[in-house]
Amino acid sequence: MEDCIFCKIVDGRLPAKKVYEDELIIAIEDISPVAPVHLLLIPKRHFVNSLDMQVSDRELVGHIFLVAAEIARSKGIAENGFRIVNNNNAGAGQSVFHIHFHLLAGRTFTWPPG
Ligand code: DGP
Repeated sequence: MEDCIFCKIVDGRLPAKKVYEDELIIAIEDISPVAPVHLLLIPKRHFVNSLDMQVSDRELVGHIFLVAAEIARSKGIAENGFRIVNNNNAGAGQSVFHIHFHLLAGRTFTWPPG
């Protein structure tokens, strides 16, 4: 999408610190990290959020979780624990309306989340 920040990062119109890429997704460092490890896993295709996905997109969602787990292993954060967060709509804290999954680690997390 023309005015979407994450579409611009995906196609190289905006810079980002990319830590992973395949044909379906990228993973980048969050610009405002809230944990020592704070990555964003972003599908290359534009979806507003999970409400924009169809049954046919379920493999993509599964792929994102498998890549998140692989990144967690490769960064040595799997054993201590990591959190995957996906905010849907403004009331849940979504500020960028291109679906993305936060991968957070490196500190203790509380529950319930803020
Ligand atoms: P959310 O609030 O769940 O929609 O998360 C959006 C995240 O995106 C937030 O943690 C900050 C991050 N972000 C926003 N703009 C940029 C950007 O231009 N580059 C990067 N790397 N991250 C961004």
